[in-house]
Amino acid sequence: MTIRSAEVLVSSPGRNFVTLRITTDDGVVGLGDATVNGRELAVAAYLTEHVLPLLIGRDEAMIEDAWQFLYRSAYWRRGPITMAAIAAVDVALWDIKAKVAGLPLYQLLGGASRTGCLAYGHASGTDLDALCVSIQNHLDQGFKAIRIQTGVPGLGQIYGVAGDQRPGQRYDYEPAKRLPKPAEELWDTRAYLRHVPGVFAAVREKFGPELVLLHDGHHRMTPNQAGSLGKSLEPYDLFWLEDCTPGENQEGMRRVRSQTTTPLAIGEVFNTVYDYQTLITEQLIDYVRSAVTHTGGITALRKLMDFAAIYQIKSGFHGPTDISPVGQAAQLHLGLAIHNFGIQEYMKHSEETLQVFRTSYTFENGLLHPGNNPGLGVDYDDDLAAGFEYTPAYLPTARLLDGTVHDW
Ligand code: CS2
Ligand code: MG
Repeated sequence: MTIRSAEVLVSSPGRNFVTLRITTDDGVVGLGDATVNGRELAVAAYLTEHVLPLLIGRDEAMIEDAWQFLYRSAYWRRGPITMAAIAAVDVALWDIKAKVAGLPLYQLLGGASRTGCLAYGHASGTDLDALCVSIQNHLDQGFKAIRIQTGVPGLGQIYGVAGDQRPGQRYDYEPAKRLPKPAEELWDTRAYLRHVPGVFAAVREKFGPELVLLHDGHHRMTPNQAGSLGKSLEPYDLFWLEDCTPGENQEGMRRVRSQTTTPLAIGEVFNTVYDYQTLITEQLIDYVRSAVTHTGGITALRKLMDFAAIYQIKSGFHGPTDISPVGQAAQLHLGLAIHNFGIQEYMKHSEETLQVFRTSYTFENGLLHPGNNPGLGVDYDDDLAAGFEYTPAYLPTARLLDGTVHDW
């Protein structure tokens, strides 16, 4: 068989997504996720203008060759746009291969290594009472692992904390806060560092020692501040402290690692194994945060995880709602198959998203499972998608109290 057609589908059911659909001359369809939050149309153009014309007529079974061709022969390597485009092609071709084999994709990756993938949900609250209600909601839904994010006195709305505390409310910026320009939030790292350890103490006290707790620092600390936070959180036994400092300075993580034994997770904005080279070989992290969607697909992330396995580093793939159900399904198949799976982020998509992307994955007793449909197990409904038009939407900007733009 060969590739007959390839289409880029841009839609906005609940939030913006870029999806690639590849069809073979026998009519087998594969889907890939190419969504880069806030920069969606750049990947859509990269695919449409420079990748799709090269796919037509290729042998769809030659996945490794397609990957190497798109990575090496473009000359311009790496970067989120390029790697998301390659990921979409790679995942769509794996979807086709598994459908042709009549098997769920994880079977082609070596079969299941576990009954399901431990998932963590996102609890948050502007204050401690609201956070505890949110944690209880997650426990009631069956979560065994929960990320907790808290408001900080004096700072107002903070990214990662739902402003509306009713069950099911989300902190992410779509669609409620779609604005032509990024919203602005205030940030003060010293206020945050004073506040967070007390919140963890109270949550441990209330919910006991067994609950798996995680926290995301959204790149806002210096290595020294991150080391100090990690140290002060040690009594509360975190599963991980995520993105405590911007990860492009890999050497900075030596400073963090030398100061704390709190497990560290990093990499949701990374694109290739080279972003991890020092972090992995020097064992400066415990978990790889990459998503299949932003790291060149299953082909590349599987190799990255094999490299990480040598150093006892596990997966914690990025799974917020801007990873489409196609991207999430792909990493569930990979997570089920690899030996060094750690945990999977799971922020349930909105009803609109799940109407357009019909999925076979399940969440039961705290575990996600990709399902047993042939391929990825995701179908895309064009008719419904047509009702959700793309609207530009941006993540917020964080500014310090004096107006300086800060990492977030
Ligand atoms: C977050 C995300 O899921 C996470 O850990 O860091 O909300 C992230 O900020 C967004 O996916 C950005 O696109
Ligand atoms: Mg994060």
